[in-house]
Amino acid sequence: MEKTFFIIKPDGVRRSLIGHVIARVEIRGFTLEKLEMRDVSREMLDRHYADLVDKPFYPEIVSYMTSGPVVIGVLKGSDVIHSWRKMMGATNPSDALPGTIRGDFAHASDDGSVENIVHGSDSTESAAREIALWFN
Ligand code: IDP
Ligand code: MG
Repeated sequence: MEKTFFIIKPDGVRRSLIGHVIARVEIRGFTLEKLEMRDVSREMLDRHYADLVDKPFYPEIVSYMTSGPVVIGVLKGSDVIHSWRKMMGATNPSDALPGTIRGDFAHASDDGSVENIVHGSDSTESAAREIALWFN
């Protein structure tokens, strides 16, 4: 059975949306295989977002993702990588459709940051890499 890695980001935790996000996982019928609250170190973030560290907006990501605790977890189910990405919605909350987590719980900010409640692995390879990184 396929597995994916997810994060409820600091804005989701701060806004008391943990239960709302987990409820969607449970109602959809995916198995919650791991769930844990964590503080994120800069080192962990650099490894997690290795493909983004050279982007001009990476400092925004760092201040956002280290602004408070996150909830991390692993979901299991058929086609869960793709399905979870669909449940999250588009990266930019202003493009995320209603019915998605980002489209229902987030909106665009005017300070350049993209605070969008959740993360999900985008491929089989990144799911395996991210699960090993966060849970080993
Ligand atoms: P994803 O989370 O939908 O996979 P990615 O492109 O992998 O989107 O970007 C990772 C995260 O980095 C996004 O979820 C968002 O929080 C942040 N981010 C992406 N693009 C920007 C940007 O242009 N400015 C600031 N933050 C960004
Ligand atoms: Mg991504």
